[in-house]
Amino acid sequence: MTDSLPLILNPEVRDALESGSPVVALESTIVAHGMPWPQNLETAQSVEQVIRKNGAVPATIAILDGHFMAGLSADELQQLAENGSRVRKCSRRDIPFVLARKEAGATTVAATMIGAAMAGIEVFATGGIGGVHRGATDTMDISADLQELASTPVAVVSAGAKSILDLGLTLEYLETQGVPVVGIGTDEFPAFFTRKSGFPVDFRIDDMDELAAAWRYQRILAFPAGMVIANPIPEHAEADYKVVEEATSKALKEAETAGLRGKHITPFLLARIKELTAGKSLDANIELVRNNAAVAARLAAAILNKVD
Ligand code: PSU
Ligand code: MN
Repeated sequence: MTDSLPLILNPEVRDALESGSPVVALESTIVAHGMPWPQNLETAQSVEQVIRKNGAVPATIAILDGHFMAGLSADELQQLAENGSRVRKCSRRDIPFVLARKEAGATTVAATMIGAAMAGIEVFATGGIGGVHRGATDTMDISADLQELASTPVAVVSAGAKSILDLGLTLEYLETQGVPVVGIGTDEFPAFFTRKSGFPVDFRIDDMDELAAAWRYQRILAFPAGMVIANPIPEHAEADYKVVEEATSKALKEAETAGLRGKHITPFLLARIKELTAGKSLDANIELVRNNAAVAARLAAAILNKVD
């Protein structure tokens, strides 16, 4: 074993980074654990296309055979999607072991941020970040994504935190950790499947160059944190709030009855809410990720424009 970083950039991603072209990181837990086959593969492919159409190079991040991969081949992406939940869901603490065993790992938001930062990628698009779970005052279930946002400088574009979470507590945690929360064209923190949560963001952004400038200052100041870029789901794709909320509380009760703990809770809830909403939540999920990919590509380009 050498002491070099366990990182493989695919040739297209390497060329883009070397020539100063925009690159957007994507996560792989959403592929392996967040959506069912075959919509997971179709979504992963279409999200990569959205990024290309908006002028950036996609870099889906996963762990394979002892390395972080930044940019997967079509075959690698397909295998990850097909193997689904048989691939280990990897957050920060899993990384050293999955690398040492040369296993495959599907990276969460936290682990994808780590891979992106290692590769020199500053912008990452996902569906929804993890956060403080409902009932966390008893369970202490707080996603490692939040701690990662506090300590790894990657801008994460999401549709807010997943509505299965306690959004108010999630925002409090991010405030304590010095993580800015901005809204794309909105004053309100979006609620993943729906556009509104009732909670304000710190800054509303209507101009991508302004967001890029703020991001550059955060880097110049060497703040350790990332940023939460909250981009509401498009109106036409929004799910019905009541339907999702009813499905969510039912799924949460089932998870409790089944005694689910730790990393298994989020994938269970997403799959169960999909069933209980007859696929409506999955349709919304697919659209919001595509929407986030477009914003992320534009942000990655804006960051590279030295306008000042
Ligand atoms: N958002 C989605 N689908 C997902 C996830 C987020 O639209 O599958 C995943 C992300 O990988 C996120 C993880 O990092 O759920 C959070 O899991 P946990 O709550 O166990 O930290
Ligand atoms: Mn958790």
